[in-house]
Amino acid sequence: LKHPLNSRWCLWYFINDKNLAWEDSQIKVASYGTVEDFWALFNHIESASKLRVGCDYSLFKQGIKPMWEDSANINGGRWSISVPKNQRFTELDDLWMEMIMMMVGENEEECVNQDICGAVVAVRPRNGRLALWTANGRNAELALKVGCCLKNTLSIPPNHSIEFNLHSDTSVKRSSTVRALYTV
Ligand code: M7G
Repeated sequence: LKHPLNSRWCLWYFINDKNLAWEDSQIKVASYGTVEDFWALFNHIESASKLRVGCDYSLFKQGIKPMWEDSANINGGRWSISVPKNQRFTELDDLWMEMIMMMVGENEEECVNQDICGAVVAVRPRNGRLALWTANGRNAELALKVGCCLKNTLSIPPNHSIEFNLHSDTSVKRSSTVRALYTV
């Protein structure tokens, strides 16, 4: 007998291939809806820190694509945390696991569980990046609640702030930085 999760989840792999359009680089790997299938999948795949530069894993609720354009994400945004390669890169896998356990466990307040669409871990030339994607970016109270949960879950020190950006701002950014809408 397997232990059902509250939601079904789908793992996506973003392959860094310049010959493919961005949308075609997001490959659906597998979906699962039980604790046992979650571990079977995560014990089987390469850990996030060993992904090639430019690649990502995304774990999203079944039915939501890991893209700004999905109707579940279109009014949303993301809390993101950068993990520099010359400092704490070895922590990337543990932080990713803690983040997805929080998300998939759905043990937070119901409004928080519902606001979360998915999570992304990205490996880039100088850093790794963890992101938690939420649905209602304009609801400051809700967004801040999610941000606090994430900060607690990852044991981020109080003096180290994490930032939230709307996808609608990220998607039109010109420079590498967009001003954060919220910080916790
Ligand atoms: P990234 O991988 O999120 O960040 O976006 P990075 O700058 O750290 O690599 C890189 C580029 O991928 C963006 O500038 C977009 O061209 C494209 N891209 C990323 N995302 C998340 C999306 C998306 O949701 N939809 C579309 N159409 N393009 C995206």
